[in-house]
Amino acid sequence: MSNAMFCYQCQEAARGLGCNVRGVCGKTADVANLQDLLIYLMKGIAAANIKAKEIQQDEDAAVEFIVDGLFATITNANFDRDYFLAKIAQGLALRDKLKQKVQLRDYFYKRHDIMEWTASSPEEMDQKAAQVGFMSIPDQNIRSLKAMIIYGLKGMAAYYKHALVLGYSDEEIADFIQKTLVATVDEELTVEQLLDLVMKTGQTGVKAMALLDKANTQTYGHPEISKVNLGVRDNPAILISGHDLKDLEQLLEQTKGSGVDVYTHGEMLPAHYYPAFKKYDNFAGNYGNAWWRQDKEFESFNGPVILTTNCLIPPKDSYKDRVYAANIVGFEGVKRIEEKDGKKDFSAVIEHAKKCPPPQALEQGEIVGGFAHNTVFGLADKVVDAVKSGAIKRFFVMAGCDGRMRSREYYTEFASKLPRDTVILTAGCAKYRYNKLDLGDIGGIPRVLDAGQCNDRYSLALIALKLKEAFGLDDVNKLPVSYNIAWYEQKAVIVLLALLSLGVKNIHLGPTLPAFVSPAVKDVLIEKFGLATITDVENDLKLFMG
Ligand code: SF4
Ligand code: SF3
Repeated sequence: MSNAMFCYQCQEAARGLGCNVRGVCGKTADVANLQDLLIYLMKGIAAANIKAKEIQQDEDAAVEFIVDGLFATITNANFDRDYFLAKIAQGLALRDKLKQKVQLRDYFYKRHDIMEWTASSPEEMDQKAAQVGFMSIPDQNIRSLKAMIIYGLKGMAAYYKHALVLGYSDEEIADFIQKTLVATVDEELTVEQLLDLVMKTGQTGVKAMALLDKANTQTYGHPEISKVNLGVRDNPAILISGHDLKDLEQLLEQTKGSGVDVYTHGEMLPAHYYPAFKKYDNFAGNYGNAWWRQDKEFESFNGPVILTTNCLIPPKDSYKDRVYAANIVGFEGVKRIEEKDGKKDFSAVIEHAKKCPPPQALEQGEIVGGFAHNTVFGLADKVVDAVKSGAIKRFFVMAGCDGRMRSREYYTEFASKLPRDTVILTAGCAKYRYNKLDLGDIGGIPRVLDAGQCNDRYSLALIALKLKEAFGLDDVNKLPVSYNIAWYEQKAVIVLLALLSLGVKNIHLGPTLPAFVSPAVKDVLIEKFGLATITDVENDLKLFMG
C-alpha cells in the first residue's frame, strides 16, 4: 500500500518511524507532499542559479526564495496548501527564467528532471508532489544521510533568514545552501561522501549561527542579565511568538503610546534580555510557556496573537480569528501580516487588541535570563574560581526544544534531581521544562543560565570554547560539561551537526533519536561521536556524574 505522505523530520514522527497518513503535528498529506515538491523544485532553482553565477547572472531573488522555502517547510511553520501552491508556481517561473539565462551553457543537471518537470494546475502539482519525497530514494542509508543534510539545511536557512532580515548576508553560506541542495540529487554519492557532506553542513551551520549572533548583538546589543515579569497588567494586549526580533521591534515601535501592551510567548521570551527593547514601557512581560501549550494559553490571553515563525499548532476555532501570521508562517483562514519594503503594518492588530479584554493571569513573579556569551564571559573569573574550588562540579548543556510528549517530563525531573553543585546551560524552548523551578544559585551564579532562543545556541558553543581556554585544555571534551539535549525540529538538527563538527562528543539526544537516522547511520554516529539517547533519570544521572 502506498503512503498518502511521508515525513520523518521531527521528533514526533508517528511511531518513531514517520507520518504517512497525516502529520502528528497536524500537517495534511497534500501539504506534506507539496512541501516535498517545493524542496525538489528548489534543487532546480539552485542548480540554474549556481550556473548563472558563473556568468554574473545569478539572482538574489533565487537565494531569498530558497531560504524562505526551506524555512517554510520546518515543522510547525506553515500548514497552508494555498501558500505552497502559490510558492511552487512562483518557483517554476523563477527556475525557467534562470534556465533561459544559462541555456547556452552545459552543466550536469541540464537535462535532469529537476530542470524539466513542470505543472500548470494544482492537480498536476499534487501528482508530481506524491513522487518526489524521501521515499523515492531506495537505499535506506543514503535516504537517511540525505534527509539529515536537507533537514540541517532547513535549520541553517532559518538562522540565515533571521540574519538577512537584519541586513547581514554571507555569500559562502548562500552558496553552500544551494550547492548542497543540488548535491542531494546526485545518485552517485556514496555513504562516505554523504557523511563528509553532513560534517560540512555542520561547519557551515556554525558560520550561520555566528552570523546571526553578530546580526542580533550588533542590532539590539548584547543580552544582559534581566528579570522578566510573568504576570499581567490591566491593559489590552498583543502576544508575539516565534523568533523574529525585527518583527517585535516594529510592533513595539507601532504600539508605543497606544495603550496596548506587548507580551512575549514561547521563544520570544529572550527578547526581554536585549537592551534595545528595554526602553518600551508597554513591553509588559512573558505570557505562558513553550509552543505546545498555545492552544490553552492563546485562549486565556484574550487579545490578538502574532506568529512570526514556528511553532504554530493548528489554531482552535475559539481563538483562530485572533491569530495573525507573518513571514513564512501560514494556516488556512488565518490572517496574514504582509510586508512592504521590509516594513510591516501592525495597525489592524493594534485596533483588534483595543477591542479585547486584558489577558487573564496564568502565573505571577519573575524569571531571570540573559546569560548569552557576553554575560557569561563577564562572569568568567567567578565561574572558573567556582569550578576550581569545587563549588561547581559540572555543567549540563540542556539546550533544545520542548514538545508535548509525556516523555519530556524526563527533563523536568532530570533538572530537579541534578546535584546542587551543577549548573544548567540552556537555550531554546526546552528551558520551559525547568526554568520556573526554584533551583537556587551557586555563589550568586544561577543554576539555570538561559542564553536565549534556539537561535542563540551558538552562545553555548562559545562558552564551552571559552572554558576550554580558561582551563588551558586542548580538547573541549575534557571540560566538566555534559550534553543532554532535547530536540524537536530541524533547527535542532543543524545545532547537532554544528556541535559534531566542532568535535563535541558523547551528546545525549532525546527524548528519542531521530526517525530519519537509519540503524547503520546510527552505528556510525555512536562509534565516531559517542552519540546516545536518554534512558531514565536515575540511570542517566549516574552515568553523567561518573
Ligand atoms: Fe510528522 Fe513531524 Fe513531519 Fe509533522 S513534521 S508530519 S509530526 S514527522
Ligand atoms: Fe521551540 Fe519550535 Fe525548537 Fe526554537 S519554538 S526551539 S521547538
